[in-house]
Order: sequence, then structure tokens, then C-alpha cells
Amino acid sequence: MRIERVELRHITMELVSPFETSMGVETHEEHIIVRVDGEGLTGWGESVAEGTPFYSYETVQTAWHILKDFLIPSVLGKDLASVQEAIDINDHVRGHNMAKAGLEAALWDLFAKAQGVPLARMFGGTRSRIDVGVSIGLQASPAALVKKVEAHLAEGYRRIKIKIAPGRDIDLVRAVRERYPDLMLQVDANSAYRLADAPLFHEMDAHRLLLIEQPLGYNDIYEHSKLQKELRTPLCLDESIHSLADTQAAIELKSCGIINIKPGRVGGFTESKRIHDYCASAGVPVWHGGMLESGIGRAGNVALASLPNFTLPGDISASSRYYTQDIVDPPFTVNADGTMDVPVRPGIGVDVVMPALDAVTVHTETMRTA
Ligand code: OSB
Ligand code: MG
Repeated sequence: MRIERVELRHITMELVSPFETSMGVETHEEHIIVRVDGEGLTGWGESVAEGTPFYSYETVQTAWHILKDFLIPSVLGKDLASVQEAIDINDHVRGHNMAKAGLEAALWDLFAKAQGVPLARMFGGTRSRIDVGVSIGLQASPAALVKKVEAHLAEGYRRIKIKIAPGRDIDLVRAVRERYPDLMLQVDANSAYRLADAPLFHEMDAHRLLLIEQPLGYNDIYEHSKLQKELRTPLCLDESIHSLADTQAAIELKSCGIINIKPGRVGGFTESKRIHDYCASAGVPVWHGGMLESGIGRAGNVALASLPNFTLPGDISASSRYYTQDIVDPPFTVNADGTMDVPVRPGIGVDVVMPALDAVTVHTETMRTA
């Protein structure tokens, strides 16, 4: 596959409601859309680096720089035999996983379209529907949170994740648990706590949570192992896992019982699959995280989550949970039984709606072969 043209678009999309976490409040989501053209076909990918360096050190601006000045020039004009060849070419670039993952995603779509098969089949997916959940931001009060939960359950979601932050934690868990004794419920702290907060997590142990996501330092593996020893509830690492090597360290040190996989955070679908396969062999369940993606990124996530060891519902919700208008057609929807259909058409399996994409694009740059 000869790579003839690559286009980067900085997009900004307004969320249907502000998303508050221990890292702050987001009203808009900024990402980069990567378009790769070759041999009459077009591949689409999304880099989930955000406008701010609060979840990850990467931002739209750093990812743009790495893509434009390093990753893209080294594949432009090349006749690639596989996606793996592009990964190998750029392997000497250290870090910047979200930048790498955006380009890799577009190449996966391009190669899948060239072969006429859906991404899920390229990845080795085994399910035609995946179990999905919803990640609810911090709300003004426990009562307001319970109302949100109720609305999402009515939409079909069967698993709820709530964000927690110091001072806004156990009361929220108690309120939701009291109202829904059997709900599949989990919490995400986004690294807002210290080991000295262990007593709080002991309290949470009584509430039968599916998991506690990333309570401690954003790169920590060691202290999570200390906290996990004290708890019955499995910890799940998100921010701390950047690679298969991190996954192996976390599992061997018993820092968590569950791994959250986000392709952007680990550098792409290929590394995600390696992590998935390793966890399967180690008997550790994984689930698919989310970065408030547009339909372009979501399509790849849905395909990846169709692999067999994604046994817990993912943070993959309907387009309408995030945006009034998605940039793909059809938009993603949730079924009444809390599942989402895996696209069956070639590549990402959905069409990019160009007027909708243009409407959210704030800057475009195109790179062509000389
Ligand atoms: O920690 O999982 C997280 C969104 C942005 C950054 C980090 C996280 C999240 C979410 C949203 O929880 C999940 C989704 O896309 O629905
Ligand atoms: Mg998280």
C-alpha cells in the first residue's frame, strides 16, 4: 500500500453536558483526526490527545508536532506491506503513544478497506455485539447523580462507572448503591488519592464495586500493589499502563486484578492486542476504556472490544451520550440490552460525514509525496 497523502485535522466538539472529573471540567473535546490516502482508498483514525495535559502529558499540539515532523514523514511515499511495517519504522520515537495510535488507526482502516474486511476481523474479534457501559462525571449532589444513573439505565446501559474525587466519593457510592443494590457499579478516581487514603477504599470495599479504577499516582504501579493487598475489590489500572511491559509489571506485582485498555494510551491497536492476549493468558480480565471519542475513534474501539478477553463492559457509549451530532454515519447506538453492534462493513465500518467533520475542524494540514 503506497501512502500518498496524509491529512491532519484539529477538531473540537462540544459535549452534550460538561464532563467533570478529579482532573477538571471539560465542555468540549479536542482531538486530531488523521486521514491517510493511498491507491484510491482512504483510511481514518483519531488521536485522543486532548487540549490539556491533565490526563496524559500529550496534548493536541504535542501530538500534531510528533505526527507532522516525525511519524508521517517516515511513512509518506513508502509502499507499506503491512501496518506492522509502519509501527516498526517509527518504533525509535519514544513515547507519544496517542500520536502513534492516531496514525496507526488510520493505517488499519486503510489496510482493512484494501482487503475488504471489517476492523474487528483484522483484530481477531469474536463477538458481533459488545457489552457497553457509561462513564458519568462528577455531579452537583448524590441526588443529581442518582437521577443521571436512572436516565442511563433507561437507555439500556447495564454498567455504570462514576467519577470520584476527594470529598466527593463515598457519599456518591452510597447513594447509588442504596438506590440500585444489584447494579454493576465501578468508580474512577483518575489518580486523585494517596496511599494514606486507604481507609476510604476500605469503606468502598463494603459496596460490592466491580472495580476501583486508578486511585493512586498516574504512573504508579508500586503503591497500587500495596493498596491492592488490603482490599477485596479489584483495583484496575488506567493511567499507569502504557505498554505490555507495564501490564506485566502490574500483574506480577499484583497491583491490580483488571486492566483498562485504551489504544491511545498504549500506542495503538497492535499494542492493545498484545496486552489483551497477555492478560487472557494470565487470567486477568480487560475492558475497553474511552476518551470521549468521535465516531471515528469509537469505531476502532468497538472493533477491538469484540476480542474475547474484553469480558467487562467498556466505556463505549452511544454517540448521543457525548455529542449532538457525530461525524460518522450511522452514529453509534446502544441496544435495549446494553450492547452495541460491531460494524460489519470494511474498515471502521461507518462513513465519515464530511460536512459534519468540516464543521468541527478548526485547523487542517496536508502532507503529500514530493
Ligand atoms: O479516565 O477513563 C478515564 C475520559 C477522558 C479521559 C479519561 C477518562 C475518560 C472517561 C470517559 O472516563 C469514558 C468515555 O469515553 O465514555
Ligand atoms: Mg480512567
